[in-house]
Amino acid sequence: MTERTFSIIKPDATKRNLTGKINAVIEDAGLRIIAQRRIQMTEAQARKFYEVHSERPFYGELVETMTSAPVVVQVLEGENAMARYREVMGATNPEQAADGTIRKLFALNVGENSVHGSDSQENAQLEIAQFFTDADIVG
Ligand code: 3AN
Repeated sequence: MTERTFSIIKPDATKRNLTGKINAVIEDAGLRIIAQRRIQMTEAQARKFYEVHSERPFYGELVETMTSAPVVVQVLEGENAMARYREVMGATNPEQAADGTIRKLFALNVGENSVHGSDSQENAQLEIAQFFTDADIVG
């Protein structure tokens, strides 16, 4: 089924000029980038985005990392886009990520792991709505 998911190219990747290389992996995997914008995330946006992790010990570090430089927020579309993108991203910890995945290729460590992708259809819709309106998305 054709579906949509939400992606972020994180500060560690934008700082190293990897936006194009990561987009190439995304597109080669058959996912279409149907909306994309480079933004400086505010602390409030990052706190809200990672609210589910607010009790975790790394929450503060996560918010700090996500606001440390611009990010690229994206909507991806394709067959089973949510699961497909999780596969393409690779494991959260790059040391455990499979060959050819974005995190294996580019991530520095578990905190600076280059990309975010939604982990459910419900979260994908909520996350897309946090950063895009319908008019921004041209499928
Ligand atoms: P994923 O991004 O693979 O869905 P989550 O949802 O478990 O992984 O974690 C959200 C984000 O929190 C990760 N992308 C990572 O940047 C950060 N994170 C997760 N675990 C740690 C950790 N142990 N130390 C620092 N940051 C972490």
